Amino acid sequence: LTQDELKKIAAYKAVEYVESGMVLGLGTGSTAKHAVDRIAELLRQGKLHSIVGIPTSKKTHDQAVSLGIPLSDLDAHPVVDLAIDGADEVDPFLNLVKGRGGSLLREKMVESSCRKFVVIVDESKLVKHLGASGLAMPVEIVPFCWKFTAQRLQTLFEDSGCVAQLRTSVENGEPFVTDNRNYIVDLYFKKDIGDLKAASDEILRLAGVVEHGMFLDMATTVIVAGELGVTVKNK
Ligand code: DER
Repeated sequence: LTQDELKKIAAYKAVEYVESGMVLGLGTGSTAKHAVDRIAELLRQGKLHSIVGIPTSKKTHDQAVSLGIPLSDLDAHPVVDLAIDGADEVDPFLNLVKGRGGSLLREKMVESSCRKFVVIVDESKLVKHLGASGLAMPVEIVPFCWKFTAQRLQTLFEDSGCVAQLRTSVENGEPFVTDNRNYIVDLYFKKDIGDLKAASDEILRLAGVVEHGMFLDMATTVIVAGELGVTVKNK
């Protein structure tokens, strides 16, 4: 099975949790894309009805519009029944790294306001500790004096050998700009950052930081699709 086939299997399994009449958080990324497609298919087949989608990015908004899924927002629906989204990393306690696709702020706003948050991943996303993969730990920051903020983030985690890098768009090398007109600094760690809650609090205390990509104690269920089948981990 290819990685994308595994993502699709996890996504379809998550959509089994969707009931007619639900207000649904629609995730962002290549895994969540399959869930949004599947929801639209069930609506078309009449197997689901009266669904309202709350998109977590402009990209997902556009996908849902093209599929005819009725949409709304958090102003109209401050409580979401179920959110389905992917993740970049999942640790054994169901803590997540998200945001390598750049949508972490709207994702966290939607997913922190939902009753159930079902995460869908292929098995490659499972890690022992968050941030130990050496891959990006995204932090959304304001563009104003971004170097100042990036340097403060790097210094905060210097004991973990942290390197902070402004995310640039592949096309033109300009700073990547999020849906909220902010920048993203990616943090790369050489050593485990230890206490995640403490790290989260210290990051959020820096004026200039908007949000980070650690989704701690938020997922209620993680669906993992692997070569040997699908496993469902509940909080
Ligand atoms: O950027 C994001 O937050 C995405 O949801 C990411 O965490 C998962 O993206 P993928 O499903 O394309 O791997």
